[in-house]
Amino acid sequence: MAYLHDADTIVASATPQGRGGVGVVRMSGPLSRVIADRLAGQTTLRPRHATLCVLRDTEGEPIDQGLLLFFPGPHSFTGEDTIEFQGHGGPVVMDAVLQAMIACGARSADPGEFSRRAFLNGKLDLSAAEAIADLIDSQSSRAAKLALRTLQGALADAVAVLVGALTRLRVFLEATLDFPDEELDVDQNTQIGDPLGDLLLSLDSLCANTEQGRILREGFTVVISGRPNAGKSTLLNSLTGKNSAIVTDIPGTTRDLIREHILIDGMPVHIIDTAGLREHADTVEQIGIERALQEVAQADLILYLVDDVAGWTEDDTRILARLPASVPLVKVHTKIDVSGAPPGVIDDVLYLSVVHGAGMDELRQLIKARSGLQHGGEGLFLARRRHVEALQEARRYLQAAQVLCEHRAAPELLAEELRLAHQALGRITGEFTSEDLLGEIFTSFCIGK
Ligand SMILES: Nc1nc2c(ncn2[C@@H]2O[C@H](COP(=O)(O)OP(=O)(O)OP(=O)(O)O)[C@@H](O)[C@H]2O)c(=O)[nH]1
Ligand SMILES: [Mg+2]
Repeated sequence: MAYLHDADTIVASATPQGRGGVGVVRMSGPLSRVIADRLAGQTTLRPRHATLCVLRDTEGEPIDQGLLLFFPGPHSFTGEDTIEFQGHGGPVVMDAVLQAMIACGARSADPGEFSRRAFLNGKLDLSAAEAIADLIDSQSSRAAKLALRTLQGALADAVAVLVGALTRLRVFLEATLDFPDEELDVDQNTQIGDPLGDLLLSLDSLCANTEQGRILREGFTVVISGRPNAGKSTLLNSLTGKNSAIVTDIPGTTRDLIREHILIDGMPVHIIDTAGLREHADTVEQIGIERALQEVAQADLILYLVDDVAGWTEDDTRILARLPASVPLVKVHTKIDVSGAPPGVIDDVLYLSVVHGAGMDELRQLIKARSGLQHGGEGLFLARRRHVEALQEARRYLQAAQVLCEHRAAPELLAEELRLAHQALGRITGEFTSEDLLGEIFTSFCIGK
């Protein structure tokens, strides 16, 4: 990738605002070295050595004393000449250092601009750059550990293996385009069909791991749905151990979405209580129902609640038909303390009572099992929704290629599907990418990273 010789020199504080023992200011770009020399009044900065110095502003007034470090490009985080100044971590001092650097020709860095330059200069792939942000944002030691695995290439390496196999297949296919059709026919199954099948298997397993990584990063989203009065809000309150939602015996109590966050054996789960679904509702409730339906479409799992005393009704059948078929759904019958049904799973229906607590452990286990998350965490890493989507897209192209192969379609058509699959995979690491995507990713970073 191109080395950005003509880029601006950017500067930002790398340590957070506020008071601290040490404050780090980082500068990257072609003028870094010159600016540091000018402020420190010396030209003896040795690459990757700490030099004690006094920084002065453009008038020659001392600002701070500290260590200067010079990392010449391309062997720096950004790939460009980079200067780090480790001074005293006070907001006034740090600001004075920044202003002096800006007065000498640097400009304030945008959020994530250091990482963006690192990516553009080929120092980091996109998944690793994202993992840096995830590592910084980690809320638990487990998330931090998994983010570090992604940073160290757990996802990028797996994608590289797939891309390697795909490239071999593409090269073979492109070569066969020159041969007469009969010759290709003889080989198509073993030479293309078999490796394609292997590739799909590997892709499936990476897809599953990446989906787990996404759940570990974003949490598993469970939406509680069902008719009014089924006991949805009661279940939410029980799972979270708080009285987040109002519970009454009046149908139509809940209108707004109520979101809570819980951990099931360390797995982050978002639980969302929604308005009960029914045909004839007043204006406010109707809005609540629309919100509920929107939320259901985004969920990883729907818990469809039924009051076991009333049992399954025709309304339930009608509502179920309106819910998105693409989201997995589990039927949960509640209030068995009144109906007298035994707790547990019978014919794919979970029976429970929030009042007695019977069946609640089974529910937690069921949510965990449905998330697909396994114990141990070997081979796990943190991932994002866009990674999963790219893998799924690649899978669709490879499946299309497989169908074409089975029907002995023209190799040109096959080659095109493989090219598109390659492109989808390349978006994960940033081999193929758009300005929009880069903007979206890097602007969510903190300044100075
Ligand atoms: N006996 C018994 N009553 C329950 C149970 N779960 C909920 N209830 C009662 O059922 C009624 C309705 O409960 P909610 O949790 O408000 O029901 P909902 O599905 O949120 O209702 P809407 O918000 O109106 O859609 C309340 O009176 C609850 O106390 C249960 O497991 N056993
Ligand atoms: Mg409710």
